[in-house]
Amino acid sequence: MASRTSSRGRNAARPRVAAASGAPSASLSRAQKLEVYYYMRLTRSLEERLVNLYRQTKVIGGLFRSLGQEADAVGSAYALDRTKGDFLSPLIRNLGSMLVQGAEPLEIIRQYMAKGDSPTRGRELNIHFGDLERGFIGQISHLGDMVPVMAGVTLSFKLRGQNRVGLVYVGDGATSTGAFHEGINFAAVQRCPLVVVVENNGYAYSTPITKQTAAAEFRDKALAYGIPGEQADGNDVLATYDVTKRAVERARRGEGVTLIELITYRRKGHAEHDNQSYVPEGEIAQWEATNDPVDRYVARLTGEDGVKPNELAELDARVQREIDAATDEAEKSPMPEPADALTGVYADPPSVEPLWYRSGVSSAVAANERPASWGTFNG
Ligand SMILES: Cc1ncc(C[n+]2csc(CCOP(=O)(O)OP(=O)(O)O)c2C)c(N)n1
Ligand SMILES: [Mg+2]
Repeated sequence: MASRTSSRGRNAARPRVAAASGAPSASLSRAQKLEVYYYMRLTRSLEERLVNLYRQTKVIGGLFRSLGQEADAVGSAYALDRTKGDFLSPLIRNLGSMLVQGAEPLEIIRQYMAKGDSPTRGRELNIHFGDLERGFIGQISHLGDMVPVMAGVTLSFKLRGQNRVGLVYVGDGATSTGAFHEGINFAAVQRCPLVVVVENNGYAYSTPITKQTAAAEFRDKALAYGIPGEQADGNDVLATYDVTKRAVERARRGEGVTLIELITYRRKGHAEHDNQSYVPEGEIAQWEATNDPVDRYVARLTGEDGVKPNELAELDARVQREIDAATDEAEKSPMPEPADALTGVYADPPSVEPLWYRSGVSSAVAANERPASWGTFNG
């Protein structure tokens, strides 16, 4: 660990944290292990398709990749139990977790293309949408803010006596926000059934982790909140599954919050427009060549688990077919109607004239914006 603060960032110096023997993943069936592979491949291939669409200017807004982080999103989400109503809050780099929870490639493509029949009818972009029935909440961009939101969601599980668990993802950068601190502290005190996954991918936009926290390791932050802190190799999908599964079980037993640090690496820029000029030379290539989560899982499946390469090739072909069909369908979808922008955004359109000061009234009170009985300005 001597080179922990090297110019290459701390991730590159980290040893891999192997899955413990007797780990929960040991009881995954062969079919489940292949399903995990399917979701990782689907995540990667779907994002590759989105890049093609982006370059054809068919994606409206930015495109955010999780290249190199597919294991962290898929492995952690796979540890939840959808049949029990477990719930997660994804970030832009957690497409894989939404797919595990049942999001469809068609709605993801429509959403990125801002189509009129996309989940948000073109009023939002990328994966900022939720579905309470499938167990993923609509995220907002503000870093850290989903931690207090998920503290509230999981407190409601507890107060209602439901046996459900919540999982919230935060980036390394998001751990430096006030919202993260307040949310995790509140959840810890209330012993909410919550798993907080810190995705340490080396960067927050262009800021390497060494420049935004003095903490040696993100898992150490758990100490201050009086909760267990664990760390796992986020590029090993089964290790990610194991560490999350243990935390989920702890939460379900009523033992409260766990903070998990997953070590991974963001191989693309913050978004597709980012040329990564701030990344030290060779760093990305090294992670790609030696620590690709899909390659590592393929090696594991075809080695230890005895899966034949052609079985994986069949799954790859299935993924390709599904993405092709979803793309064709999404291309046919209409763009939104202009009036769609006015409905369902906040509440009903406001009844107060927005430019009230142009209609001859002298104050907000006179415009009924605040009841005259409140008094205030004019005594
Ligand atoms: C409170 C807040 N500050 C700044 C931003 C702008 N911003 C969006 S993403 C991002 C970097 C996020 O880094 P990290 O939390 O490590 O997540 P990653 O993108 O690496 O997955 C920043 C600074 C924001 N959305 N919210
Ligand atoms: Mg980050």
